[in-house]
Amino acid sequence: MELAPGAVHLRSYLGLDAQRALVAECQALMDGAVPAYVPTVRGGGKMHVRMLCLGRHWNGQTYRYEPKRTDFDGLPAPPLPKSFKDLANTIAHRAGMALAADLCILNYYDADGRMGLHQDKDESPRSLEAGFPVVSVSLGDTARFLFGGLRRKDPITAIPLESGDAFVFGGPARLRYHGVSRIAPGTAPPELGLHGRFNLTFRQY
Ligand SMILES: O=C(O)CCC(=O)C(=O)O
Repeated sequence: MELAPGAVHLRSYLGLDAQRALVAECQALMDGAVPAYVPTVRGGGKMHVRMLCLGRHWNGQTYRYEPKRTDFDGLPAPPLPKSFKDLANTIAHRAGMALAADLCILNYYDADGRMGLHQDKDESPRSLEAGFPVVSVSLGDTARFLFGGLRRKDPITAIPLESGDAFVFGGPARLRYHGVSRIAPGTAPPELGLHGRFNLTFRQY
């Protein structure tokens, strides 16, 4: 379903088996040798998610990408698995857009998880100008996803993102404001055995 030019919601894109496999991969990555952490952002506040960047690290102090986590522990960002890349590029294609994903921000939201309204604008000028999309995949509890316009004060639509949904925003929608006001605890499919929510956003730097 196209919500606005360049913004496409692919509901139930992933079936339960695919979701289960992806949840297991996300859990292993989050608790792996380079574990997820709660970033402290520029103003000194802590984010309300646990984050792990794959392929390139997004630094919450400088709002730039870098190979190593210089804002946290200096460890290198783990590589983006090929299966993740393929998934993202295929989803973009299904939404009618081209993407060669080279990084993913993997976030875990617990019952209190949320993310303020923001633009994804830290990728390269070339990528942003080309309008290469952000591809988002949701797993677990349903999120109340906020999708606005190109200005912070533009009207906002609240969209429930359920487990298995994909959401793509590129082209004229690439710089739209978005965020997550809350998640709905206990709404994950029981088969996943997941409390909370994973969200993966794939991008092309
Ligand atoms: O969790 C979501 O659905 C959105 C995540 C997001 O806005 C981001 O990673 O920039």
